[in-house]
Amino acid sequence: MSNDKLSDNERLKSESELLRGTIKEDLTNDLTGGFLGDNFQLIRFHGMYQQDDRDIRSERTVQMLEPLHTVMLRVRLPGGIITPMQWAGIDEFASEHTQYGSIRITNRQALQLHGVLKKNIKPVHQLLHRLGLDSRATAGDVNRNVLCTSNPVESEIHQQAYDWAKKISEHLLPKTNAYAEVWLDGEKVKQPEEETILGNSYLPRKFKTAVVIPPQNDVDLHANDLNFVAVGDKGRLQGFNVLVGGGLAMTYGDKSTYPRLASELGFIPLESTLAVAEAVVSTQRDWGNRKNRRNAKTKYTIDRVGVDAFKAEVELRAGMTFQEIKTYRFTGRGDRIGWVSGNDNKYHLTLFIPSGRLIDSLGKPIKSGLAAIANIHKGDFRLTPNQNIIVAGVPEKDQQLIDSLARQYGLIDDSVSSQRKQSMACVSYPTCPLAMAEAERVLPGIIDRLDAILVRNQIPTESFIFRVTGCPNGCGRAMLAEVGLVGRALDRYDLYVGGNKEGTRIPRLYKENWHLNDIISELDSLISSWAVNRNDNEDFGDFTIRNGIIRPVLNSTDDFYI
Ligand code: SRM
Ligand code: SF4
Repeated sequence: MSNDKLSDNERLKSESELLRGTIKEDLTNDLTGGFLGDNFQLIRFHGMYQQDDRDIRSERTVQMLEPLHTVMLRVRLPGGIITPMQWAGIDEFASEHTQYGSIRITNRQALQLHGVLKKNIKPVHQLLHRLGLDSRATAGDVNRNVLCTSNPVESEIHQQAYDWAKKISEHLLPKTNAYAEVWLDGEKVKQPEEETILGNSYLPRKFKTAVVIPPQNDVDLHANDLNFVAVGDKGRLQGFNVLVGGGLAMTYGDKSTYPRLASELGFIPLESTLAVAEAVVSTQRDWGNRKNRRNAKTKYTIDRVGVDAFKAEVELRAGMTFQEIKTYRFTGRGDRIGWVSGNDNKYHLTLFIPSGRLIDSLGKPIKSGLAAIANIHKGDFRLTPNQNIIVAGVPEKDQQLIDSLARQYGLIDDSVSSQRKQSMACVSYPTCPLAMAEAERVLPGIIDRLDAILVRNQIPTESFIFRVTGCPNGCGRAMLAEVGLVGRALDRYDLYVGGNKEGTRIPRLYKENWHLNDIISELDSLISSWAVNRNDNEDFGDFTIRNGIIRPVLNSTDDFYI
């Protein structure tokens, strides 16, 4: 590869002095609220994105003002676990120092704070540090926040799987001292100044890892570059099936980009976990495309070299041989909203949080409610990959109090429909600079209409996995939904159908660039047909395939666009 053909991101990473750039200098530049030149990208490796409120962008342009630059900061929480004390600290910061006063749970079990002004960035990193948290590697070309199935019921296996998620996250973190130097006033974290795993130019593109405990596929493993599927025996974790090369993004008009399911490499015993994680990452580091960022993710590397060659290289680097895949099966992805009792005599309450947005509104001060629960809760909180939150590890004696607090603040609402619980949207407007259509803000209204259709067809408690994503980057994971909308323009979306409930089939394009109203009418007729003609317990996605409404995507590398 000749140097001049590498993408500009490669230059800026290699010239960044291990992610330092001139971020420190920019912090003291009062002439702009933003970050300049390479720093605009480099702050991502520290877990932040520069943004502005798109609702007021044109108004500020008319007033000849620079956009109101702020950052969105993403907190790293492997497996989504956070203590009540940490929650309380973040809640207080969000109330006082963010533009929207909200906390956003992401579908990768992290927290986002939107609208942090430059003057508050250092204080928030210092606060996180005091709380034992950080935002390292939650963005940029590195291994991101590691997911873990959030089911707390089978507590022993969950605890072991979570421990691995945490270990993998720590193992693959950048080793540079830049984060501590820039944000924590040089407080030394004793680490060598060489990126032994990620490389001094970091990875070709973002990299995502998940630990999943079947039969739940709440993490949506096929969205991830690297997956560890837990294999247990008598309630103890034995090892993992390893799958690589999942990913959902595409670019309109570029058929070299497509969503892809992860491929199976084989089974590994627990002791090989970190070596395999490192070998997969380093293979992608060395083999990934550094010229074209659109084709830089692991899924394209694997399609270029073939699964067998990728697997052989991982075996060589990890010094092991994959065993045959152990049988596993997924049955669903949704969260069980409400109370469940665990096998550790503790109780767990999963709260449905619409699009993960914790914000106080009239009659529903849910952000304050969570803060009130954090005040008395002795267990922990677990963020789910469906953007919900679990109040986990509640002793029987506290159950009543937590339940009544949750009800008092509108965190428990028994009228929420099954369809609403199975639906998800990405953030999109007003903060996402890449948004082409609304997602989070239109979702509640769309569900109202879908609920009405389900009621009219006398199947009010039925539902399908429905997801809206504001652009083809696919953050809302519409490419693993039974019905997915992908934003094109104001009120216009591509409609995809034919995914399945387990999240193992990619849906296919059904209608292109349609107005939302037309999409709802079309769904109305499809749902009416499903209500009458489905087989016993037949899911909507499966119904559309069996009835020839859409052809299944069998191998997206070859047949997604056909
Ligand atoms: Fe994402 C970029 C939000 C999960 C694929 N994503 C963005 C940015 C940061 C926009 C940007 O680059 O400036 C969005 C910030 C919006 C905002 O204002 O908050 C954004 N992505 C999100 C979140 C918050 C969506 C949500 O509603 O929960 C999720 C944060 C997860 C986290 O905690 O890290 C989020 N993003 C995903 C997922 C789903 C997943 O990983 O399970 C995907 C698809 C899976 C995949 O990676 O293939 C996803 N986001 C992208 C992409 C396309 C990547 C690619 O392969 O081309 C971008 C754009 C990019 O990287 O260039 C992107
Ligand atoms: Fe933004 Fe697009 Fe991701 Fe939605 S899918 S958050 S619009 S980048």
